[in-house]
Amino acid sequence: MSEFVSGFVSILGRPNAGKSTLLNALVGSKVAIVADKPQTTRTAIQGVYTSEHAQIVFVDTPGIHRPTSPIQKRMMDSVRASLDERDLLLYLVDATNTPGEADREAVSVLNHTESPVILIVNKTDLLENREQTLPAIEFFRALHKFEDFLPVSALDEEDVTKLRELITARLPEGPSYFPADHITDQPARFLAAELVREKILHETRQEVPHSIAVVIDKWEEDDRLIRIYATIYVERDGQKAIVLGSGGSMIKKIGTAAREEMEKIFGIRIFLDLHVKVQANWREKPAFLNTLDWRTMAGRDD
Ligand SMILES: Nc1nc2c(ncn2[C@@H]2O[C@H](COP(=O)(O)OP(=O)(O)O)[C@@H](O)[C@H]2O)c(=O)[nH]1
Ligand SMILES: [Mg+2]
Repeated sequence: MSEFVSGFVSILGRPNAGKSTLLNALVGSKVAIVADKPQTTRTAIQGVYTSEHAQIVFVDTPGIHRPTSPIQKRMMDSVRASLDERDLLLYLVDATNTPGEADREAVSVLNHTESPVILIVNKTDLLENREQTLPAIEFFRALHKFEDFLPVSALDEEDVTKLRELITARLPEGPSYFPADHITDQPARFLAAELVREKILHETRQEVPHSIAVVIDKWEEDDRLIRIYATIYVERDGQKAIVLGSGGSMIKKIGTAAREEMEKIFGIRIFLDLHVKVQANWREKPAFLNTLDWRTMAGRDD
């Protein structure tokens, strides 16, 4: 009989490599939001996979980038924190990108860790064949001593299963850190705020995405219904107009999409009330960032 194995695994890589998508796939449930925009993930998000034989605690991280603002510095702090004391790291790259200088720079974060790293070349479904990943694999293996490498598509269940097996095979014997039904460390209200932010990212263009913060103001829960009141912060009047849409059509679309997904994930009826407020340059203001609190975000129960 095989022993129960467990461990902590961080998912790292440049923005847009597909880290959050892969986390959701590995965990088998949506815990992190996904968008085709860089810097969608702002905090380290934990997702737990438990089987009869293993428990893997994954940590998804913001993309590795050169920080130029206070919010980006916080994001990179959480990347660095996720390097410490891991049983394994997954370094994810986008198979459709030709690696270059920015990759060389990003992969150097691995110099700061002793943990074993597996190179994952993601999005192979967008290639004609997997051999096309070979130049990238060669490029990255010249820069770091990876334990192993694997081309995958995060959208392919077989690939995800194979990756889970590869990870499990490298984990030490260990306890179950969390109950089997524990999937994430994110409070439901954080995920709710993130889902609203995801819908805005999907619906809006260019100038809006990075200017959005969503705060849950009030959360009322009974057996049949959760009432969620949230404020969407933007930086400028023009952005407010975009998020509202003509006659409120955009905010209605965002609200409906977010509510429907929350109902699926939480398994209960949701009432969602959204407001939009302008808070100039919130990304530059440490005090405002503290009230958002990137790690626990909606922990304010007052
Ligand atoms: N075709 C394809 N798209 C993917 C795959 N993984 C992620 N994506 C897309 O890539 C974009 C960025 O994904 P996301 O998980 O947010 O990347 P992150 O910034 O690394 O967390 C999204 O539009 C995803 O739908 C994949 O394996 N195949
Ligand atoms: Mg992400």
